[in-house]
Order: sequence, then structure tokens, then C-alpha cells
Amino acid sequence: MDETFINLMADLKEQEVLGLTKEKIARGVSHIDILDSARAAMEIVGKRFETGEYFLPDLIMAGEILKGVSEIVKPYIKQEREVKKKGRVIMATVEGDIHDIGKDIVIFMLDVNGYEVYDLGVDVPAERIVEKIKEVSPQVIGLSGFLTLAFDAMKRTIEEIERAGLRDRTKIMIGGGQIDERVREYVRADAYGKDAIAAVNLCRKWI
Ligand code: B12
Repeated sequence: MDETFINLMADLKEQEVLGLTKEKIARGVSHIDILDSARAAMEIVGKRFETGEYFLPDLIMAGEILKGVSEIVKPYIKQEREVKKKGRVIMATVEGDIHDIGKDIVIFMLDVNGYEVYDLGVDVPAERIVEKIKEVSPQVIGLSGFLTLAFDAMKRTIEEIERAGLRDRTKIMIGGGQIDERVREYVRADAYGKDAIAAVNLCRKWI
């Protein structure tokens, strides 16, 4: 891992981080190395947010930088992993909820761990998720939500999946700020994951 990179990213120096990422790729530095550093930086950002040193716009900025880094690095990962994708995962923030930083971190982690992720975005109605399941037959569906309001949207989504007769073919994991085991029971998902690492572990277990 590269301390300079980690510190620049934790300090939210977007241009420097993106420049350094391109420079590393050009020098042939492994994408695993770059992404490990990015992950370490995001951990620092999370801690600074918890302790009140960072505020909401900083979090959004960090999410943007992470997106930028992964966009630069992704084409190189795809080349290496095209033939050996481990499985298909649909990810969405449920209807009525537009929080996507947590979802995008999960997607990023699944992606770099070799899963084919279909990102449906935010405020996604149950019907769109059902359509996408029919289209790509994922092994896992990940529903994200940060609002209390998201509980019912998740419940409805899972009911729609059941109604379409697709529930038995897929595992459903949920996560996001307010989500816990009680919510999992309420919405009848297969598992709750507390963070992106948990999401990767669930996919490993299920696929
Ligand atoms: C950033 C933020 C926003 C940003 C979102 C930007 C974006 N692009 O996402 C903006 C400013 C847009 C926003 C808007 C609103 N927000 Co807001 N927001 C937050 C905040 C501060 C941080 C959330 C976040 O991104 N955290 C960072 C991530 C990385 O944290 P994380 O939870 O550790 O992420 C991990 C897990 O959640 C997990 N995970 C996430 N998804 C999934 C999915 C699966 C399948 C798995 C396994 C795991 C998993 O993995 C992630 C990575 O490790 C929270 C407060 C908080 N402390 O949570 C409020 C918060 C969620 N918001 C809140 C509210 C009320 C709103 C608004 C309604 C405000 C308003 N009046 O307009 C709107 C909602 C609009 C809407 N319809 O959604 C409330 C929700 C309260 C509630 N009980 O419903 C909170 C809790 C703030 C509060 N204390 O009041 N918000």
C-alpha cells in the first residue's frame, strides 16, 4: 500500500489522487495495490466522519474520488478477469431512497473481488428489479437503504420478487445505515450485511 496515496485520498485531494492513479497504471502498478490503498483511505474518511472531523460534503467528495479511481482502474481489472467472473449480483438502492455512497462501496468491493455487478442505481422500483432478475438471472440481489422508509420498500421489493416466482432462485442481502437483523426479519431477506466486506463474504458463501 502507498502511504502517500492513502493520505492524499483521505485528505480529499481529488486531482492529485486521480493523477497519481493514472501514473501508477502507466507504471504498471497492480490494480490490487491501488484499490487496497483506496480502501484504506475510505476507512480513514469514515473514521473522520464518525469523530466529527468530516461532514456530509466530505463524505460525498470521498465517494466521488472513489468512483474516479475505480473508473480509471476498472478497464484493467476487466481485461484480467473477463473470463473468470465468479457470479452475477444485482445491486440497487430501493424506491424512495437516494443514498448511494454505501451501495457504491459495496459494488466497488464486489467488483474488485471478481463479481459481475449490475448497478440499478437509486430510488429503484420493485418492478425494475424484477425485470432485471429475469434478464440476467443473478445468484444474489443486494438491496441498499439508509432511510427508515426503505424498510417497507425492501419488503415490497421482496414480495414482488416472490410474486414473480423468482424468490427461490436468488439469495437476497440487505444493508445500509439503519438496517439490522430485526429489519432483515421484517422484510424477509436472506441476510443482513453490516458493510462491504460482509457483502463480499455473503456472496462467497452463496455462490
Ligand atoms: C450522506 C448522507 C446523505 C446524502 C446522500 C449522498 C449519497 N449520494 O448517498 C444526501 C445529502 C443526499 C442525503 C439526503 C437525505 N438524507 Co441522508 N444521510 C447521509 C449520512 C450522513 C451518511 C450516509 C452514508 O453515505 N454513509 C457512508 C456509508 C459508507 O456508510 P455505511 O453505512 O458504513 O456503509 C456501509 C453499510 O451501510 C453497508 N451497505 C450499504 N448498502 C448495503 C447493501 C447491502 C446489500 C449490504 C450487504 C451492505 C450495504 O456497506 C457500506 C460500505 O461498507 C446519513 C447519516 C449516517 N450517519 O448514516 C444520513 C441519513 C441516512 N439521512 C437521513 C435523511 C433523513 C435524509 C433526507 C430525508 C434529508 C432530507 N430531509 O432531505 C434525504 C433523503 C433523500 C432520499 N429520498 O433518500 C437520515 C435518515 C433517518 C431515517 N431514520 O430515515 C440519516 C440517518 C441522518 C439522520 N441522522 O437524520 N443524505
